[in-house]
Amino acid sequence: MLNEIVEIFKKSKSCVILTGAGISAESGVPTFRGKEGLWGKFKPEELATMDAFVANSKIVWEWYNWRRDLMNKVEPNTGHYAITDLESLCPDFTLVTQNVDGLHSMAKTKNILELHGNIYRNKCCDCSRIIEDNIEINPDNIPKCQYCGGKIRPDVVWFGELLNPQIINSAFVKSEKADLFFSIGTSGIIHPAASLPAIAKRNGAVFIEINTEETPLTYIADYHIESKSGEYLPKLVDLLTKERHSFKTKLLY
Ligand code: BJW
Ligand code: ZN
Repeated sequence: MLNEIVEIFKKSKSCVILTGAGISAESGVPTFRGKEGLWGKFKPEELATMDAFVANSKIVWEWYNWRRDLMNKVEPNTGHYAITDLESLCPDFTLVTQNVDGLHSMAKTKNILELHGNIYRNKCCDCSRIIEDNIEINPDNIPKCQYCGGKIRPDVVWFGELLNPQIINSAFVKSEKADLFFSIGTSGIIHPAASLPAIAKRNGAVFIEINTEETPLTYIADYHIESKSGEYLPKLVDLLTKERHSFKTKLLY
């Protein structure tokens, strides 16, 4: 099957990769839901909401501080780096990530759409102004916005909140135009991200899923590769780079 995927990638002129927490699992970042999943005893549906923040902002900030500390200590893995290599081999490439850990940027992928924000940024929970300073948050004394007095929160997208319209629109447009779409390490249950593979497929893209288990997206996948992304993606890149000459030709035209 690997050789078939190589041939499909070689023909692709417009590729979109959607990633989820699974791509960072091999870096040591826990997933939300998979078998090995869950951030300790916390469920995202209970903490990643504005209701939770209003009801108990201290616990929510303790959760985010704990995750920031953990994410600060990890590095991109072979899966992140392989995606950067794939970007260099495709004329029109977009990485759409649901992850907030910044590991794709650290691995130097260039064209990234961060659907759910970035855990290291802060914003005001009332006026939504981004707080540029990289401040430490004390959960017992959460800083207030200097413009409106609202509490500072992480700049991530919680349940029931709208995604940044420019970012999600770009993701829709790129998915519609893609001739090849990968979904990697996501449970495929959180919308609107989970609707992107079907949009791509409806518009003619080949849809490839890479996951350690089946997901609700598997039944529409042209190829379901049951593997760790950090193991499979470097093999794909290895084969592709061996044939780099034909890519150079393709990239020229
Ligand atoms: C490996 C691996 C390895 C492990 N290699 N694989 C349409 C229908 C129904 C509901 C809705 C709908 N549209 C909107 C909604 C409501 C809601 C929603 O989707 N609810 C679902 C429960 C159904 N969506 C929203 O509220 C969104 N907002 C919105 O749409 O606004 C408009 C609107 C509102 C209300 C109603 C209707 C419209 C916002 C969603 C925001 C999600 N936010 C979070 C938290 C972000 C901040 C933070 O990190 O704290 O985003 S929740 C969490 O889930 C996080 C993730 O990005 C997201 C997805 O998780 P992901 O990445 O898939 O991780 P896991 O753990 O679930 O899966 C990991 C996978 O990896 C597993 O499959 C493993 O097998 C695999 N794996 N190791 C490869 N080594
Ligand atoms: Zn404010």
